Amino acid sequence: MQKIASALFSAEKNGKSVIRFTKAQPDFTLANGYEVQKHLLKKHLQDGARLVGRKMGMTSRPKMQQMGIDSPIHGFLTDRMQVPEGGVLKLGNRIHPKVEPEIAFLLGRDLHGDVSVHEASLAISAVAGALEIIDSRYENFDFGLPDVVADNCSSSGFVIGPWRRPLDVSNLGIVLEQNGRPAQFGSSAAILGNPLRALTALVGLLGETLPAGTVILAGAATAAIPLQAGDWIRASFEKLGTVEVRIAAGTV
Ligand code: OOG
Ligand code: MG
Repeated sequence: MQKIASALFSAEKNGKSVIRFTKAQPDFTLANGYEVQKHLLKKHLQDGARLVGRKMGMTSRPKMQQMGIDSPIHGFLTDRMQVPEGGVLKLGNRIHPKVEPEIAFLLGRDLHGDVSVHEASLAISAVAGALEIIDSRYENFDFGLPDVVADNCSSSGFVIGPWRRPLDVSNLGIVLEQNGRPAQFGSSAAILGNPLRALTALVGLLGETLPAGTVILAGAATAAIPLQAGDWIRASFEKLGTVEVRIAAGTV
């Protein structure tokens, strides 16, 4: 598992894709995938990154259909992945980046165990519209469930819009624009019927305490769109406002 984590870590650093592991090792399981992801997180921390949050993936029908995977998964977010709202994302060594609109939560207190949607809502100190930048380290974005989990669920970057006091985010309209043109339309209701369910699912799947201060991305509400240097990306969220990022070539 260490070797697979190292291969994925180098693929990300060098921008060179790898072939999905389930191809040569059909017995590579989902549990193996999470084991690799743990090693990968350790590598990022040893490299000086800080763990700041968690993300859920495959929590909406549009994403499940786009990627051909239909069970929710989770990954980690580090401080190095964050791009300030209205800032510039340098593509660096990314392989085939995409962007997708998400809902973000900020935890005001620790959460663990079997929590209800109501309990989760009480534990949240803020909500925001967000953008997630994904970039699979696998050739042609081609992976099975264990592969994508090992690859930290394609996590590559994120942008958080202005934090708002908690409000009902169960059915908010979302428009994702690329260079001023609407590219995807959706609703936060696409995320498991209510993005708070992504949070309760995360707590259940993680099997450890989610500490206060954690940022959580609930998963994309629409399909992701490919990114190019020069793009100007904006997502508008009903009641939450807009989140923008400019995409540039080059490294940080
Ligand atoms: C996997 C990541 C899924 C989401 O929001 O559903 C994800 C992928 O699509 O490559 O981040
Ligand atoms: Mg996502």
